[in-house]
Amino acid sequence: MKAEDGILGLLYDRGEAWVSLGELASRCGATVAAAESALAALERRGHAFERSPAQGVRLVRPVRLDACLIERGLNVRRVGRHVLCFDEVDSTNDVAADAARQADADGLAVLAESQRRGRGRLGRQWVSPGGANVLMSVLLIDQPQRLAHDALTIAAGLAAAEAIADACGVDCRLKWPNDVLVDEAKAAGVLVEMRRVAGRRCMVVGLGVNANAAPPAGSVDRRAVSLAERLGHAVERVELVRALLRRLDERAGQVAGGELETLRQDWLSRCGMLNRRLAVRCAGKRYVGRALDVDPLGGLVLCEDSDRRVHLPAEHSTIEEMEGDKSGW
Ligand code: BT5
Repeated sequence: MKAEDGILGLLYDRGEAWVSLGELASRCGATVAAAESALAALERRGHAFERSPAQGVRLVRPVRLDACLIERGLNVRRVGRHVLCFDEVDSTNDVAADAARQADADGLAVLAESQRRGRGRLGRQWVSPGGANVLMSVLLIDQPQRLAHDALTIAAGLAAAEAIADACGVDCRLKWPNDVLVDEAKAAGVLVEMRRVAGRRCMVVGLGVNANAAPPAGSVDRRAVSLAERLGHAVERVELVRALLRRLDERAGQVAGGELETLRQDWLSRCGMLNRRLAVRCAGKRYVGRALDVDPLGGLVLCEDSDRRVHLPAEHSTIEEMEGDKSGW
């Protein structure tokens, strides 16, 4: 481990407490001058420190996302085996897909502080103030299993809701196919894309979570909320990202292992839309009826007013109206 990573880990673990330069030096087996140069290297990596001549140094919170803090003792099988953090990219989904050309990229998680062209589904935009939120994509190289698009979409939404509860204690509801809602406002969204890179089928699971800032009023046409607004204090994103990776590792493992019934049950237990009347646009057509079920392979099962049952795949569907819905859709 690099001395600067050791120092960052120590300062992170100490929270609000001050750490003397002497202690920093002795913990990383170096001199005070070496500890100072490690702090300077961390500043170049974007971290900020408070200094007190009498007490030492402490890390400014919330902390900038850093792979060394995210990966420490994460203990995942696939998702988050490697982590890359960037300042600004076009879209983390594109960076993750490009990485499929490199060896051993399966499970890579790509994070960015901001995106120039963050996207939602069906040509929509994902708007996120810089340095405040979680913008993350995970690459899953899909051989030999076939990871179904619908199943990964609901797995990722469920993992996000579970991780938000683990890390922040906020209860979220799920709205098919990809919305994570807090008090009926959108706090997170999922974008799963299939790409073929160097002859291999790759699935990219993109997750945007409004940790510390909702999009500015007027920039989105639906109700949005941040976790910090809900909690009344800032969210430490490192903990949230670690929880997201752990939960996604577990849920993506269920998709790969065919444990779809568990996934379906757990997803439905966080969703209140069964038996409600919906209007859904799917591949250019509008369907109106009652939601009967969510099938991890076949999508939303809708009983149309004519009593006909239709399966609407997540990838091409969007809910236009829902009985009793206050989320602005
Ligand atoms: C989504 O699309 O919810 C998928 C969001 C996925 C974003 C992640 S960030 C990391 C990765 N890289 C990317 O480029 N994307 C993924 P959709 O259901 O289409 O929702 C988009 C709609 O939600 C927009 O039309 C806006 O009205 C609204 N919206 C945009 N940004 C929002 C935000 N931060 N919070 C809440 N609503 C938002």
